[in-house]
Amino acid sequence: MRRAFFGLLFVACAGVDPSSDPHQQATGPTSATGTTGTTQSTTGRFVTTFTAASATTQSAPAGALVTTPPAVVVKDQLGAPLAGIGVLFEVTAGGGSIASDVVSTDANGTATMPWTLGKANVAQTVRASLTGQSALPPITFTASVQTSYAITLVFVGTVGAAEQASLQAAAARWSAVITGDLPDTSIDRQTLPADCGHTNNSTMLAIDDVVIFADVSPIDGPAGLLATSGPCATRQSGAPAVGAITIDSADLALLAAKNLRDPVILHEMGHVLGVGAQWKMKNLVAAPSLPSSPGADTHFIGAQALQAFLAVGGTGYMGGQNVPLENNAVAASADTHWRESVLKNELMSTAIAEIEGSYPLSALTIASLSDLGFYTVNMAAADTFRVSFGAGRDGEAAPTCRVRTPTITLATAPSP
Ligand SMILES: [Ca+2]
Ligand SMILES: [Ca+2]
Ligand SMILES: [Ca+2]
Ligand SMILES: [Zn+2]
Repeated sequence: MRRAFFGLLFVACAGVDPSSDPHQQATGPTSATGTTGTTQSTTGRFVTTFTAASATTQSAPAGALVTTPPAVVVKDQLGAPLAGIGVLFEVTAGGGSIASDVVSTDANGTATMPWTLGKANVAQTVRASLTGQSALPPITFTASVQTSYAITLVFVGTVGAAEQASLQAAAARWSAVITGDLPDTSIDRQTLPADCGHTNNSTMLAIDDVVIFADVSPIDGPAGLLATSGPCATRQSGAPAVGAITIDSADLALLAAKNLRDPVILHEMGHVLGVGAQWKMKNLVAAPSLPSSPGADTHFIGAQALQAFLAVGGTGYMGGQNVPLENNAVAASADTHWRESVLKNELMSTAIAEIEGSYPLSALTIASLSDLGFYTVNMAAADTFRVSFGAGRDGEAAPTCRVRTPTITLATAPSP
């Protein structure tokens, strides 16, 4: 209805002959205060200036409303505000959303648009323009995503452009989810495992928050495992400092053909940051199925994840204890993923399969990161997700990955 209303308004505005006057004629209130203080007719008033009425740069958490919604003001040739002018707002970068696309200027000549940022740490922009006013340039509003958590990617060997792009997109997503800084540290690269940044010459690897070595190497041939991932070295707190993601070189074509490259790489990076990998170290796994208890009621006992599970529909779960973890006793996946038969297409469930179609990074996973105790997280960055207990989409695929366990704990955390 709102769009229809503004559309009619625009038609009325467009009734002015554009060949005789390039400006849009106001259809606003019948009076306005001019520079002389006397009341003027709207006849002969034209849109003359179109300017920002709010800050054009700001920052906000990913997935959250900006504190200063983009606002513009439209004035006539005498500098008086013009009401009833249609302003078109569009999200032009960053994947955010706005409340509607066209708003009409109010009695102050202003139009304001609430703006929710996208869910990755990438440039965010909204453009405001006057409908039918090509002579007046649009106004661009920019916002940066608030985060102090830096993910440093190091590509090892040959990593293709498509895989690099997926890794960078995953880093932008996770650094919008985890937002708090961790103490800077460093490690002698000679002490790292061979597949996680080791070099023969002793050089110190500087670590802001986390360094991830990514490579494409053979794992187990086509299908089967698609990747391995996890932290290699952690801080004393358990917070990952160095990690690795290996993508199976035999599965690059499969990942591309089934549109699984982005979700699988996002999933693997979640393990590097501690999902699954650091749960047992933090005593968050009850009734583990490893080493040899398949079918045990393995579950996650973090308080925040439990709350999140109930909030996304887990109150209807009757299959056992909340929050169910993978209990297949398969070393690659058990005790380190949400149980596939219950959480289905959630990003950090055991299997990522094409039939699932979408792979939401839900509030459950973000809350579980907070339960680790060493992260500050942004719940607004969660994708929409509901647990469904109907048939289908569960347990249809073999485990996607094998989670590696960290082998090194940094002795100290040197001050920055
Ligand atoms: Ca840091
Ligand atoms: Ca494979
Ligand atoms: Ca799944
Ligand atoms: Zn996994």
